[in-house]
Amino acid sequence: MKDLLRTSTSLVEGIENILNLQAKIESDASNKYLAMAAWLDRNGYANTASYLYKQAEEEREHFLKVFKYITDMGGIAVTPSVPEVQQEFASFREVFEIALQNEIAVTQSINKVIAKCRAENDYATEDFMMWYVAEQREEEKNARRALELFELINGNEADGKFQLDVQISKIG
Ligand code: OFO
Repeated sequence: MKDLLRTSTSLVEGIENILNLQAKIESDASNKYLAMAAWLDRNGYANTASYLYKQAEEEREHFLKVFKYITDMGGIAVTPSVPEVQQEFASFREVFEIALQNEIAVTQSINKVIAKCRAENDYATEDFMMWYVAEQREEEKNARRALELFELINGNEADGKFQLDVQISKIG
């Protein structure tokens, strides 16, 4: 009976589950960037806030792209629950330290999806996921560049903070 049900989709159950997990991770990433953007906004970093509001929208698109793929392949896309995310940050710099950690974690979860695709011989999903590999390479690079700017510009001085706000918003 279970085998018969799977005829409605070319996704094996393990792939469907890991894609739903990835969809949730992308959705969470969007909310995390949204909270970071709001913190930056209320602390006067208006340019960087805009940059992260845009990043939150991009992550939402990444979520929708996986979500729709599951449906397009005849699977069951599960609307993810929305967990609490960090709302307060110790400093301007900490926002980007956490952003880089989050991006690395997303890259690792994408690698797990691809490893699963290879184990299951699901080349269609592997091909689909390659877009995310390229996207993560770019996003990790951008998050690292933001932290480099903190090294290059003295963010403890008022002018340094102002410069950082302007320069980080131009990354990418
Ligand atoms: Fe979804 O691109 Fe980064 O996390």
